[in-house]
Amino acid sequence: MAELEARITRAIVEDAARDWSDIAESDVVIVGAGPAGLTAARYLAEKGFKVVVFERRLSFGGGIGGGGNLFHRIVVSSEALSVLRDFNIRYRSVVDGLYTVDPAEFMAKLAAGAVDAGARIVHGVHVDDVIVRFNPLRVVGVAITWSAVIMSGLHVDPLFVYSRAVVDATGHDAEVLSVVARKVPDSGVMVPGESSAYSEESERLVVEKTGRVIPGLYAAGMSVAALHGLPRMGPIFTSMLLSGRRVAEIIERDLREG
Ligand code: 48F
Repeated sequence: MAELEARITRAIVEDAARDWSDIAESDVVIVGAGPAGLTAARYLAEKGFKVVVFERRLSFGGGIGGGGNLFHRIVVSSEALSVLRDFNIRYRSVVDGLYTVDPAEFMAKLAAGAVDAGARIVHGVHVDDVIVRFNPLRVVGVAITWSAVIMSGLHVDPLFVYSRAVVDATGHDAEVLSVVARKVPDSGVMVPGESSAYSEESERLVVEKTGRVIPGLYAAGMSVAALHGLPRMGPIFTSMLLSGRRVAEIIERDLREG
């Protein structure tokens, strides 16, 4: 038998290569492992779709971990409780109509729920472009580069992942939509960015406007606010969960219809 060091390397490279070969053609690519992306991943994976979440950091949860200005609680309203129950996330009723959740539990269980349902989460991967087809216009996947390459500023060509649906769940910067706005002018996509806080209005509108942006490309979570110039809502996460669940329902319907 080979020396342990050689076997460690082979175990990692051979297994990861097998995985990447499978990922190369996926049903759904979700960009961003924040609350919206992880929620969408779970509901799509449990319906049998091949789902991969690309997260540029080496962690889960996006904006969850910071709680409310670093106080370790975030808030949801009653509409999100069914999603919390699906993920077995505990909550406490503290003030009228609002429930608090521990961010560490929230992040861990959203990620566990997505993984247990069969979604893959790949860390350290930066999505920096989409793949497009014209006549008719359609997004059919993403271009990916290791985050470490982006950070080093090296000129390295990307790899591509083909998919039937791409979800921008990148949060406030709506990174995928912004690339499309810049590079695919025919798409008509524009990203004005979010506006100043109005929590109740934003919570409602983010869910309402969640969905397909152009064929093959969907928005969930705060990227919806950036796309439509909606207000921000601060550390209340009801709409992130409901938006993730809603985008999963819309994609399921679209993919089943062909
Ligand atoms: O920011 P994030 O948590 O987005 P979200 O799911 O939730 C927003 C809330 O956290 C909060 C809020 C609601 O109350 O206002 O801010 O909409 O998660 C987005 C994730 O996407 C990753 C980023 O690191 C984060 O973990 N991300 C962003 N751009 C890219 C990316 C990219 N180009 N490639 C890969 N990952």
